[in-house]
Amino acid sequence: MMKAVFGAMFAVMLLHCAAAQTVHMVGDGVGWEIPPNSSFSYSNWASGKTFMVGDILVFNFMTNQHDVLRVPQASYDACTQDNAIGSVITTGPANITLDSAGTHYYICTFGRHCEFGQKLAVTVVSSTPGGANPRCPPLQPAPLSPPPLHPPRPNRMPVHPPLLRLPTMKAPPQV
Ligand SMILES: [Cu+2]
Repeated sequence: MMKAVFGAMFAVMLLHCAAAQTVHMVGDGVGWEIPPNSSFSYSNWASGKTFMVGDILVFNFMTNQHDVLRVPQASYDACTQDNAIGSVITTGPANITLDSAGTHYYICTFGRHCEFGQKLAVTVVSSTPGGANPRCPPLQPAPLSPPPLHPPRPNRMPVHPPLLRLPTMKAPPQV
């Protein structure tokens, strides 16, 4: 019962503004891998993109070949698992919802993958104060009736003014 109510509420929230949530495919076609060449880097991938609270990162990788671990900046810089935030995600592809503003750091913990460049830092911004989401267009009221198929004819002055109906003379009262 309650489950159904919450489900319905969630559906309504999604319908309200589906554009609020952007799904980012980490690395696009490369996915979550050791960078295949020197021209690719995850920092290049992330630059120029806007990550907002509520957006989703999709780390596309083969289970048992890579993983994802969120770490603090020091561990990202040094490619260590020290002070990891949460637990390692071992099953790919992995969806991670960006749940807070700030810079989020992710590494792969396999071998020396992180040292080889399999590491990602994204700066997440909150939606604008007041709750308005710039990605959400303001809701437009639905038109009450469909527009007319034919444009209305332009108003024209009548060629002949309507004949004035003169009041009929009443016969004078008979004396
Ligand atoms: Cu890896």
